[in-house]
Amino acid sequence: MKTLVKYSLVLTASLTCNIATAANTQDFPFDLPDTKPDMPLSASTARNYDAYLAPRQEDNELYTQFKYTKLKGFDYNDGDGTISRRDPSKIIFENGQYYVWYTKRHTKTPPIGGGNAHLATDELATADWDLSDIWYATSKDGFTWQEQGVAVPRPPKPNVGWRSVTTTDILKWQGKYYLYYQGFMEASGKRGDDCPVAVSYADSPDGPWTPHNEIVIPNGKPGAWDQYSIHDPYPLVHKGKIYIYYKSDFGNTTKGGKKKQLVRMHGLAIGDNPLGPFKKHPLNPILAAGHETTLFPFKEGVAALAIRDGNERNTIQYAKDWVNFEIASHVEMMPVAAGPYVPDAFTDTKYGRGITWGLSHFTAVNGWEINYSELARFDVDLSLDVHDPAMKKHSI
Ligand code: AAL
Repeated sequence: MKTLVKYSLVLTASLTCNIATAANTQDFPFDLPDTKPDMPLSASTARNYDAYLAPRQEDNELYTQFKYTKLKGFDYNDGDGTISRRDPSKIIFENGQYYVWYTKRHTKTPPIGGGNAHLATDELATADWDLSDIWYATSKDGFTWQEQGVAVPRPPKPNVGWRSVTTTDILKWQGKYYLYYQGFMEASGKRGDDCPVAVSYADSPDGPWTPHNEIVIPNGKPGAWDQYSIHDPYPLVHKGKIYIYYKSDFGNTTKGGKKKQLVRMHGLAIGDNPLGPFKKHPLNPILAAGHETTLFPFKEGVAALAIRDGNERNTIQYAKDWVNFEIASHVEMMPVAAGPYVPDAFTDTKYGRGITWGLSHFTAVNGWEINYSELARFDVDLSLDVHDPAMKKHSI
């Protein structure tokens, strides 16, 4: 009885308190308003309206969680480090099936590590992506894949990429196919990662691929932010032109015997001809965070996954003009090196629909060194189709 009286007293007090609060018009309302209320707001609450697509994360079309599924069809020698598949391209749908291209290493031993680069031979890989070729696989459902063989092999020395060809992405342009990739001229660990971008082309996604044997996106001038490397080329079609987003590592130097920290940022190069020349955007770097590139047309603009590096890591960003990115959402467990299925990547869409799945990679490490990588599928709801009212109940 005593407890009951005590409880009802507390309840009455708290009800009175709530009523008093609601009467105060200056209080931020209990029901989170859809638009920014006209009242004094803390910096964080104001930013919740000014900086994001919607104040509630569930209404933010560029907020998502990531779900991962193991793929069927790829053999990894029981994970002994001698077979690796990583850095998948965007996925395209042609001839009734999905296609993906990726870096494949098949060496006798696992990588020996960049610190042992002086021991590298034509058979001993230093990094997971050293001594690799570009392979491709097809699938009917995106879960079970059939490896079809090599698409772009390492060319003979001294051609671009003789040491390793990696980290490719696909462009379809005027009925032909173009694979852009990093062309290594030295082992990783011996500054081989300071590599430019090369391209091969074909009439069919099944090849054969003809190497252009020229650098299509050169490194920046000495002193420029992208002087060391052009990585992760990622082509999309916009306004009748080819937009290639890429990443550069900079600060990749030693000073006074001390390794300076790597800084990763993204640039954009635009061209009319897939074999170049490409003109770098004057506002480069256009995205000051992230590692591997993953973008997709979204509404009028383009969205980017900024993973792993920089102050704005673990965000999805949006650029209505395809150049000036703003943070759209903060997310977690992002796919590494994601290659999504982007149905409107090359259609020059005026209103991008977004993405629902793709491939990414997971790495298995041995101490600090990557032993090998494995491709996996990710699913997301970064698509307008998912956010259409009729589809609102869809969940991954
Ligand atoms: C990747 C990419 C590039 C780097 C290395 C292989 O995930 O960012 O391709 O050079 O790691």
